[in-house]
Amino acid sequence: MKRLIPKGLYAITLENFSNGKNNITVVKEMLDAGIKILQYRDKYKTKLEKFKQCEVIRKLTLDYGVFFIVNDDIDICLSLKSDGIHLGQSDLPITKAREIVGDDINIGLSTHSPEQAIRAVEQGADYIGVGPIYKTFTKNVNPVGLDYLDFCTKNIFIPKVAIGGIKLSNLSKICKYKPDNICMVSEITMAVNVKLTVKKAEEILNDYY
Ligand code: 3NM
Repeated sequence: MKRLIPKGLYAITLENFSNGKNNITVVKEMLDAGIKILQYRDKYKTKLEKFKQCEVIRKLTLDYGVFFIVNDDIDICLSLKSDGIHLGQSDLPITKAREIVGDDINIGLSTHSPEQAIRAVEQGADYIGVGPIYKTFTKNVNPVGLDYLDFCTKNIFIPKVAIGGIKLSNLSKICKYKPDNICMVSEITMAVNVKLTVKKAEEILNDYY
């Protein structure tokens, strides 16, 4: 049965910016800190390397009851029965991805404009990424700013994940727009103390949700 994406803080792996730790070590820290949604994303590893890490992480997310999403690799997502697949604008169209994964797996799509958000809904995405809100060194897309988040809050009625350049310092500002989820990538993976950073973020979120 399909599991719906829970609200709250959304974390993504970023091994190259994890203070020398590998994805699995950082994921364990994130899970211990109470993260409820985790996306595995790695643009540099081979398929086999990604699969091996995902295999371990899948077991961990099941143990912790955490919602697990795989970026890009539909085959890895299917073979590990993950909760979701996350796609970008230059990946398979949502309609084709749906034919492959069926109705029980959530499909998330990164969107960067109102047109893309509307199309994502029409094509049956389960949630959208809304960003990059601010400039970020981890994705080569121009920032879209808070206006796009505002548009999505008012017009798009599937779960929305605000992403891009979000830090503890600007988290409250983003929360005011009430996206269903807020994603901080490097702020968590590069944190000296992952647990403390997640806890501080949760405290800020708790004031709004
Ligand atoms: N997707 P950080 S921005 C993976 O806008 C990703 O679709 C984005 O990293 C989008 O929190 C992004 O370190 C990276 O800025 C966000």
